[in-house]
Amino acid sequence: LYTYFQGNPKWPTSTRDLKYALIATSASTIDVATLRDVFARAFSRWAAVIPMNFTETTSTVDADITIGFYNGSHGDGEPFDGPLGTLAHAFSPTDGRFHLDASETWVASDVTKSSSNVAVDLESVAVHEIGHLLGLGHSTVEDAIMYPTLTVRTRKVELAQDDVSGVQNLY
Ligand code: TQI
Ligand code: CA
Ligand code: ZN
Ligand code: ZN
Repeated sequence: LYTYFQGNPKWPTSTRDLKYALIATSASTIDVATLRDVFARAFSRWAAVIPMNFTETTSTVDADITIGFYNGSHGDGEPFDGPLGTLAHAFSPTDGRFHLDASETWVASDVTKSSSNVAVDLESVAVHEIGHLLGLGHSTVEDAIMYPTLTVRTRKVELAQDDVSGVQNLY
């Protein structure tokens, strides 16, 4: 079963069009056009099931959600730890920060399985972290996107019924 953060924080009903900005991409090994594509796909999976739209903005002041790649300590008291371990983290509503560990071997396609044994599928992690950005905690259902284990070299991007129920009961 799905969970929420303590106090069930969520984006207010007045915010049905969430804007996101890629604010720190220089530490990423994936080009910005590909990043745009992957994040747009990841957001659209959630937008398909709730009355919410996600649009990219290049203006950081307009952005509700900011996405960036960082190495080690990056100012929020939750330093990244080099390859594997923590891959990314996102804060609960309505913080909007989504950080990725720049030291991971990120891949942006379904070649995950055939590439290096430490490659991490960016879209899978993005779909999971967007769940956190929307207010979902971890799920006990193994095929849920919000289940707190991701096998390296696997791709998991389709919402399970449990993820859909969780987010629909919130929005
Ligand atoms: N990052 C953890 C995660 O996103 C950070 C975290 C732990 C967290 N507990 C939290 C974030 C509670 C919000 C609320 O779960 S991670 C997975 C998964 C990570 C883990 O790098 O360990 C995915 C990132 F689910 F597979 F374990 C993405 Cl998909
Ligand atoms: Ca790491
Ligand atoms: Zn961070
Ligand atoms: Zn998580």
